[in-house]
Amino acid sequence: MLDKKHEMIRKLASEFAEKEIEPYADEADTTGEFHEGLREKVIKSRFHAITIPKKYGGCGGDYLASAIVTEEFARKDASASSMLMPNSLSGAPLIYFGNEEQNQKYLRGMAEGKLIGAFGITEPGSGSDAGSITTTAEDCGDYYLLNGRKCFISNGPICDFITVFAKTDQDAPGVKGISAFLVETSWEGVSTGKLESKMGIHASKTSDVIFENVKVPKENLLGKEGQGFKICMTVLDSGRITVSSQALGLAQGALDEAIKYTKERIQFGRPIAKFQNTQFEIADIATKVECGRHLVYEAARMKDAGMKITTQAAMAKYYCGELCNDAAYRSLQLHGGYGFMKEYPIERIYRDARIMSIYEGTSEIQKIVIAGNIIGK
Ligand code: COS
Repeated sequence: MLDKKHEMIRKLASEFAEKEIEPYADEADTTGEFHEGLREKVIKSRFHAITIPKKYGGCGGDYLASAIVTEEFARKDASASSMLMPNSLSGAPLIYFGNEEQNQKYLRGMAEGKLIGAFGITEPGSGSDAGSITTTAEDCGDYYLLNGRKCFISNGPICDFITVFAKTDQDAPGVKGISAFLVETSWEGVSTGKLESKMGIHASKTSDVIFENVKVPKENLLGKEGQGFKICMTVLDSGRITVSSQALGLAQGALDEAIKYTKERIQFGRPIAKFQNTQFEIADIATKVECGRHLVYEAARMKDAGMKITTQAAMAKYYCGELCNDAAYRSLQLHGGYGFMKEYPIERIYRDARIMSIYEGTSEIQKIVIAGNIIGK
């Protein structure tokens, strides 16, 4: 299914995850902090900059490689895969729409590990209905005046810059008057809300980011004025490959734990893996994980071939988002009472899986996108 190059990337990512991520996954879940030095090691390994072009200090790699690495990280700890965001939501807006100056500054900054980026579309009153944002950017001649509040921002508390979507034209119909801006968090008027206390992916930090009369220089407009919604949707298309890879990794992790536990656990005089119910459960989860993998890799390959991936990425995101929840539930069930205890990784996997069918577009939104593209609107 993979060529030699991608098999090698999987091997490297898997070895890294086993050595640097897995031993500290519970600690990261409990403290909400990655093990000391992990971010630096990820940067040194270059896994964070796979899809950033070489011209800007990245690896110039493909989405398939990025998907594989994300999967291997998430297989051991879903939070840790949030460090790979330059390959998706924080890098993609620049890769597709950034100009030379913007890319030299922000993309290069991320590739070199000096900058952390984030993506700001969601607001307290605008989630699935992404076009209903109320953040505004008023053209004041030399600069735009930005006002509004973005919520549930991954990397919000630690980012150096954020791609912010705001209304530049209040009178434009539908989603037409939205534009995208690169906003540095050190600028006057930018602040961060409280650190969100979440059900899972604890070490991936989330908060609101608030903008109060922030002067955004004209050169920090990304793409063209009014192009914001298209930028957002294009970025989310590729972001959904990353989230489906995360979900796939979690599902594989749940399967790994089920196999391990059921071989060790003795009941009625034999390992519970010897019972047909266990075998059927494991066969079923493994088959579905393989289906998910085909969907994710196919979406990544299409992206690498320059094809439109809206439907394929939505299918991968929908399928894998649901799959990891199902796999985690069934693996935990096979663990019995021990699965409910924190000493077994499945307890964390079960919690971490829950966000996968919600963020970067709920399963229901993916179905709307899929149906819209198949049937037509
Ligand atoms: N790529 C490029 N352009 C796209 C696109 C895509 N995948 N999807 C839509 N567009 C364009 C359309 O072509 C249309 O442009 P024109 O008017 O020029 O034709 C415009 O965007 C509006 O499209 P549409 O009418 O389909 O938008 P809707 O308001 O109906 O919204 C959904 C569509 C629901 C799919 C969108 O709001 C969405 O994806 N919501 C979920 C948001 C989300 O994932 N939030 C979580 C973010 S976590 S970072």
